[in-house]
Amino acid sequence: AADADAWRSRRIYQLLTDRFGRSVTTSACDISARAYCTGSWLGIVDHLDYVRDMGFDAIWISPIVSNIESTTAYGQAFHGYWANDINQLNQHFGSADDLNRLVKEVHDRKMYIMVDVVVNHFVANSTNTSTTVDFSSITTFPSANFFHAEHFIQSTDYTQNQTAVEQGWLGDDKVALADLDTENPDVVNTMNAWIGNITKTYSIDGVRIDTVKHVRKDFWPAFAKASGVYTIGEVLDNRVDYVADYTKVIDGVLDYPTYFAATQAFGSTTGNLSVLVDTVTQSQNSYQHGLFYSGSFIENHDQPRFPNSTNNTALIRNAIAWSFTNDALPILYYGQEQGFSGGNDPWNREPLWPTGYPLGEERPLVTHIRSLNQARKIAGIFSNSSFYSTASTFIPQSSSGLIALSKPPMLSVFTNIGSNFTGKVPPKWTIPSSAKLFKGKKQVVDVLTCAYFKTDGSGGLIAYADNGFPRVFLPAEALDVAENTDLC
Ligand code: ABC
Ligand code: CA
Repeated sequence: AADADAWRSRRIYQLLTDRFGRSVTTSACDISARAYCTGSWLGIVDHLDYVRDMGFDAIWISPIVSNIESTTAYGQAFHGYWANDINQLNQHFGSADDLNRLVKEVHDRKMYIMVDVVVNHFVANSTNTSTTVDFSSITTFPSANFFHAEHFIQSTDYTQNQTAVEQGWLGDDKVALADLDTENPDVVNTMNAWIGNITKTYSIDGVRIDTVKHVRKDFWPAFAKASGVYTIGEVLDNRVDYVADYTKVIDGVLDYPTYFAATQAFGSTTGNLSVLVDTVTQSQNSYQHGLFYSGSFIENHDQPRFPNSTNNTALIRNAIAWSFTNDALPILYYGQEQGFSGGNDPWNREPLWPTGYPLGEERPLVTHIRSLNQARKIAGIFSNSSFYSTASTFIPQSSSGLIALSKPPMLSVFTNIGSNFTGKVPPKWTIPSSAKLFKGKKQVVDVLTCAYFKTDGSGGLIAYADNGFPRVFLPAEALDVAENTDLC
């Protein structure tokens, strides 16, 4: 089984099982209908090489357990978060044989598989409105006794009433998410036994835990231990100190504070880069393991896609590059590589198959992402893995709109001046020799453009911003020692 240290060098591709790949051709996927579109575990198998060939060595798939079958005011449970029976698989995604086949194919490629799991709530299969939740139809826990009293979480609760956040209900009177009584020892035992069983039965390497802030903190250590694998939790909040507490009870978090800061910073040419610098620095200092076991992302299935708010290709490339070059595990949400631009749920859950899964030069973001994956891998090999445990530091820049991040042996530089920069002289990043990143005169390569640069006699470097694009530098000698990549 894979623990946090085994995962820290990984690069994760997040996909929605229903939308990533289908093994049989059915009708078109109507995104607005919020219905099952027949993606499946065997469909993932068919396109696993597509993921691997971009340089990823792990996938995160949707929850695998049986959900409600009804069609609600918010459509069907194609996302997998409306569990009804955790002891059955979601048959829309395939059989136990199919899931075993997927895991085998993943492992044959030396990749890891992470499964999304939900503890916080279940959903009733039949009548499910605020006044008439039919608890008897919740197969795993068929009585109101297993749930907190019905009361929906109010938006003001999120900053004012943590007990309500933990014991109130998510959802609304159209689809009520019955909140599991995770204070009840029988419930706790059932969930801990279940997670240990599911990871063992299917040889799962890691779990992404849903709605972590909605369950009391001291529930999590035993659950994480029972899983036997790496745990990364969703704590949807932009406050670093609030999120930091959860890094003490599970291995890491999906790093939402930095998500908010990074999408804001690179979201426009007036974005605030110092908020990003401050957020990252605070997280490095206050998360239990710094950012090392946490996850870095700029898109997921709950947020509008990054290109939904800007079509500036330079900003998009900076945002993606950011998520691959810091201390946290990079997580790419399927469709980013093809430039998808859907808005809020459900529009950010497009089917991938209409693209035909192209990986060639005609898809510039695919090339960008592959280079970033390879650069991270090479940095790890060249540094004998110290790259994965060396905390990044920002190198202050005098011109505005620029930041530089040192994470030896990698240097990444970003800008939000955008691709339509019209000033006379493009701004330049300056890396002083005092940053001690490079020793003496060295050749360094920007792996995103394959342009070679030379550091000065004392290891300093100056690079102009070309077209507003980011640059990711590695020592040229790093590319020589790393076998089996075709980077530059
Ligand atoms: C359905 C419809 C939606 C409809 C909704 C009411 O019902 O599709 O159109 O608006 C699943 C499905 C969803 C479905 C929901 C509810 O279930 O995927 O399609 O929405 O039925 C996780 C998963 C998510 C999943 C669930 C439920 C949980 O990733 O896919 O949704 O299993 C909260 C939870 C968070 C959850 C998220 C969707 O809702 O905490 O775990 N995600 C504030 C709160 C957050 C809250 C967020 C959105 O609003 O603090 O706790 O997330 O409601 C920042 C602040 C944040 C603030 C944000 C908006 O701004 O710091 O605190 O978040 O600056
Ligand atoms: Ca709860």
